[in-house]
Amino acid sequence: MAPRRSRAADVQGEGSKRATVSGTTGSEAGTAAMTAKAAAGGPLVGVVGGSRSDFPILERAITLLGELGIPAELRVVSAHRTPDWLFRYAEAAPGRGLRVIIAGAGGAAHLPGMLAAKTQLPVIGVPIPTEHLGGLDSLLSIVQMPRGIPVATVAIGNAENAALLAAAILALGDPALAERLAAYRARQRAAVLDDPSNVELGDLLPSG
Ligand code: RP5
Repeated sequence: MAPRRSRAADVQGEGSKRATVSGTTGSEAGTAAMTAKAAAGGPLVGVVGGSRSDFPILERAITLLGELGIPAELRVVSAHRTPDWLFRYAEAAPGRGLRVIIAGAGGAAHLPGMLAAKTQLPVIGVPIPTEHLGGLDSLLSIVQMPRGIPVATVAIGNAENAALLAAAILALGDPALAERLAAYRARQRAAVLDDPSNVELGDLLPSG
């Protein structure tokens, strides 16, 4: 009988990148290691991209989640290049304390759908813009899920909305976060009403 490969070998055998994220490395990929790290204060939102090339867009979600006081991680998990890593990430996610997954991918973007197939955590898909088809390929790949396995899909490149949707889900059980989310909306409402183009309208403007 062939000897069983180590967890690390299983993961690294796919040639997965060791993504440096939040001061940790993707080489900590072993499910057992991740489960052991499931602790208070860990990330609540897992933001994953099919490639490091997706990070410039996904980092906008990380930034907004940070502004809302939501701990999050950013990692590379490729559906096609590292399917075993994808499965392990999805399976370990609840035990690690993750409550929502945001997944961005471009082209034949199977990452969000396959994560959703492997976990009951809510998965929000971010279609990444692509060179040849502008991200329409990503959008259709992510949004056209079969009945039974939903992915909440945001607009092409709109990682901010993915962060806000994740925040809204988490706020259902976190009144303090709900207040921070309401304050965020109040600020963006004020930014419109206080725009110089509206100033002279005075009483026509709503008060809040
Ligand atoms: C997808 O292929 C990734 O999500 C990325 O958007 C796209 C291109 O990946 P790279 O060739 O830049 O690694 O899997």
